[in-house]
Formats: sequence, C-alpha cells, structure tokens
Amino acid sequence: MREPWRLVLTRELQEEAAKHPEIRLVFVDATQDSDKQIKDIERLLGYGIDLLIVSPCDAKRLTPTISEVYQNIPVIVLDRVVEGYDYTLFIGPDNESIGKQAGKAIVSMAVGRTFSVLELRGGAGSQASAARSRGLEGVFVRHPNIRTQVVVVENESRDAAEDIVASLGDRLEDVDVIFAHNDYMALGAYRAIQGGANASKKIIGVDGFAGQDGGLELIRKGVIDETITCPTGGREAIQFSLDILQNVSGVPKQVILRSHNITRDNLESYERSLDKAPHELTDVIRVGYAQVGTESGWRLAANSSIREAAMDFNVDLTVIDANQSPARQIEAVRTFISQKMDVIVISPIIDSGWEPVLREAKRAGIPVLLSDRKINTEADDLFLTYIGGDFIEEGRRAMRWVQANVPPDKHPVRILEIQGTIGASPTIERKAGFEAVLAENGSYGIVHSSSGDYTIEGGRQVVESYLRANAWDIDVIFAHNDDMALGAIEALESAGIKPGEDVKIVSVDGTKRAVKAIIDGKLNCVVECAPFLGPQLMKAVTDLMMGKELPLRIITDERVFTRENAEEVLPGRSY
Ligand code: GZL
Repeated sequence: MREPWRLVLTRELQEEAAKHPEIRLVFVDATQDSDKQIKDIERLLGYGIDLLIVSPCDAKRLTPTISEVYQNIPVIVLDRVVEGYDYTLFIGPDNESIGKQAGKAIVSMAVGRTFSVLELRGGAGSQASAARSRGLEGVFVRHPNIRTQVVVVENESRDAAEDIVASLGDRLEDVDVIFAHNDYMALGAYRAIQGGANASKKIIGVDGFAGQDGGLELIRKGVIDETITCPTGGREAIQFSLDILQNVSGVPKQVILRSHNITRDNLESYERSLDKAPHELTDVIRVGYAQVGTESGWRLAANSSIREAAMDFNVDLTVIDANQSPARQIEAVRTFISQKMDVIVISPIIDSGWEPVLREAKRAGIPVLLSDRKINTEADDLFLTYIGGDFIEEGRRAMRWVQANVPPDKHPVRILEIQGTIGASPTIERKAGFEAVLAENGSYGIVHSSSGDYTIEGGRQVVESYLRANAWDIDVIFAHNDDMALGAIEALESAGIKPGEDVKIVSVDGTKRAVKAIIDGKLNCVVECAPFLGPQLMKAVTDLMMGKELPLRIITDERVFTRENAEEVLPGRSY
C-alpha cells in the first residue's frame, strides 16, 4: 500500500466486488515482504477461500506457493507474472510497451536534435521497471541523438525521487527530459527542480490515475508533460473471478491491458472516455472476417467457431476465404473497407505487408482485431487486440518434451523440423521457442528444416523429399502442426519406418486425429493450441461496439497431450 498504484488496485477490487453480494473479498497486505505474503496466502487458504487473487511481491519467490495453490483452487495473478503457467489467469499491463510508448514520446520531443534523458528507474527487483527500461532502450537504439542516464530509486517513492534529483547538481544541467517509471516519482522530480534553473525540463511519468497527485491531475496543473496509463486490472479480476467460479467457458490464460499516452492535448477526451458508460447496442454489428483458408483441421475448427459465435452474438458476419493467398487476404480487407464494415477481423496468413491496408482501415475509422496470428509492425495503432495462443511457449513446450523424453545417450539427437507457412507468426514464434530451449543443451540439433505449409500433404512431402536424398537418420520430428505430423506419419509408414518408435514425433494443435495417433503410439506429444476463439472474439467485438476498452492481447489457455493423458482427453476433443 506504499504507492498510488497499489491503492487504486485495492479500491478497484473492492468497488467491483461490492457490486456482487455473492462475493466476499478478504484482503491481506504483504507490506512488500514475500515471506509475509506466503504466510498470508496460507492463512487465506485456512479461511477456505474459493479463489485466490495475488499480486506477487517477488514473482520468482512466490511461484512455488502459487503453483501449489493452483493445484486446489483457481488463482488469478495480477501485475507481475510468475514463471511458468501454473495459474488460472494473468491480468497485467504490457510494461515493455509502456517503455516503448515513453521512448516514442521522447523521440518526438527530441525532433532529431541531441537530447538528454534522465531515467528514474525502480528497484532492481521490479520486473515492471526492467521491462519498461527494455522498451525504452528498444526505441532509443534507433536514435543515437538521444542519450540516457539512469538513476535507480529503490523504493520508487516521490520523496526518494525528489532527494535523488535534487542531489544530481550539474549532472542535471543538460538533461532535457526526466522519464520517471511512475507519476509519484515524476512529482518528486518536479519538486526537486521547480522554481530553479532546471524548471523548464520536460517530465514524463507512468500510471495516469485521476485524483490528487494522480498523473492526470499533474498534467492538468502543468507539473508533468505526459503520462502513460498503467491500468491495474482490479475490475477485470473480479469479473473474471465470477466467470471462473461459474465455469464460464473460454476464460483466457492471459489478459494484457492497454496503455495510453496522455498529454494536455488529449486529457479531457481521455477523462470523458473513463466516465462513458457502455452504451446499449442499437443495430446489428457488421463484421468482415478475412480468413486464412481451410488448410488444416485446426483451421476448420477455428472457422466454424467464429461463424457459430457470430450467430450466438447476433453479429452479421461476412467471411472472405483467402485460401492461403496473402494478396487475396489484403484485397479481402479492402473489400470490407469499401463495404463500411463496423469491425474487421483478420487471421494474417503471413505477418508482413500489412501496414498500407491497415492504414486505409484506420483512415476509414474501422477497428481491426487479429485472431490466431499476429502481424509484424512497429506501429502500435494499426490493430486493437490480438486473440490467440502464445506460440513461443508452444515451441518451448515441444522442445521441453524432447529434452525430457529423448536423451542424447548414444549420440547428439538429430531433429527434422517441419515448419508451418513461412512468414506466418505461429511458424516464426514456434521455431523461436523451440530453438530457445534447444540452445540450452548442445546435444540436440535441427539437421533439416523445411515448410509443409500447415497441410497434411505438405508434411508428407517434407519427409518423402528427405528420404529421397538421405538414408533415414532422424531421431525426432518437430512438426509445427498436427496435420503436417499426420502427413509425415503416412510417409514414414510407406517407407517402413515406425512413427512414434523409430522416430519420436512432437507437434502442435491438439486435433482428435493427433490425440488418437498418440494412443496408437504413432505420435508422442501434442502441444495444444486452442482454435475455439469465436466466443472471445465476438465478445471483444460487442464490447468494442458498446464503447468498452479492449485489452491489448488475450492469450488462450493451452495444455500438453502425451501417452499419460491422451485417453482421458480424447473424448473431449471436439475437432
Ligand atoms: C495457430 C494457427 C495455425 C495452426 C495451424 O494459431 O494460426 O494455423 O497451428 C493452422 O494448424 O493452419
């Protein structure tokens, strides 16, 4: 409870809980002490709580405790994510994006001239502060005219910031802007320089709360020049608690909240948006969906999930199937723009080449949501929200299974990788996650890698062409999706090689056919990637049209299927 952000979080939790008489919120304060927080959690469990909401003091220290609680009751983690995925739902800001937004604001202030930044960073243990600095540096690396000096304010408080800035003396002279990792420290910096020779320096903060000494108030008074909002997620935590305890389907794994740059120019409009209650929907919402194609079992399930959810949400959905052609998909978006759709949803076949048409959509005032694949862009205003899996983690999980189940006892493990569509974000990120874990142990290597384009035929062809050029010497096949793994299995069997035995196979998605292949011993591990994004997508569309703010990213919940659980999960596989 030491700083405003914590007070606002607590107030939001209590205000939202008070709307639901069926919820009783029991609140304990760890007072920045992880040992106390662990004891607090044990005490809450003793009270017989149904669900734990925790904002970890030290995420690494709290991971084992939270993981243990998660075995018995749902856990919502706020603000600082623990290691691994042993929790029900994480809600938090994107701190790296906050740092990037601060960096871009400073670049526009510098307008190309030499510019000196004083960065007031939080303590070394602060995960949020480290991420914000990463985001800031990621921008400045492209602007050599901007120089930064970093000062750490251990307890991130206003008074400590004031004392430190006041003690800088001539180190402050050529500083043009002070970037403080929260508005409280920004106020402290202001108090150190006001009225003196340094009074003209720009000041940027983070949090952007209303109320006394809140970032919005400081902008109104001209105390600071800009703040970047950092939402607490308190309201969302209570709302999702109800969904979780009432077993509502489709609760995501992570909800990453959006941050806004606020200056004097947009202060009033931002504050009006805070007060604006969601409005009722008057007309049917018209949505254009630019679909990848019908390349895989996963895709067929995803396509029908979106169509069914559109009907359930009474959304007028127009689908254009790009049939794996990036050019046709961009044309589909242009068609939706000319048809003046309310919202455009895209599953980008590849992650590049999107800026021009998305700028056209922006100029037309049509919001864009991304489903199950991302785009690669420096701009952060070309789409509203990404809903889909964490592909890097999917890749890590695949290689972790290989490390745990294919020991390099006789020789280095030789891996054949069957990539998905080249340039698609799941392909890029699954490969990155897989290779990140592979790099931890020099006894594994990818000896051949080519694309099967996420299709069964593609998977078959990769193995057949390898067999034409080489004697079979592969220990593991890593296929970026189940359909290519199934094609590979067919090719192996035609060559008299036993899939799942002579060569271990790990893939991604979780189709019924793949889980069945595990039971038949032909496939060894399937990392889940959830295709049923329709309900979350249509809820986001209707929330958007009702005037609610959408998160930056909604990441779906995913498991791993192996011999140990394939029989149990097979009946539940609906695609
Ligand atoms: C992942 C999705 C991928 C699936 C493939 O979100 O885009 O595309 O893993 C599908 O099966 O073709």
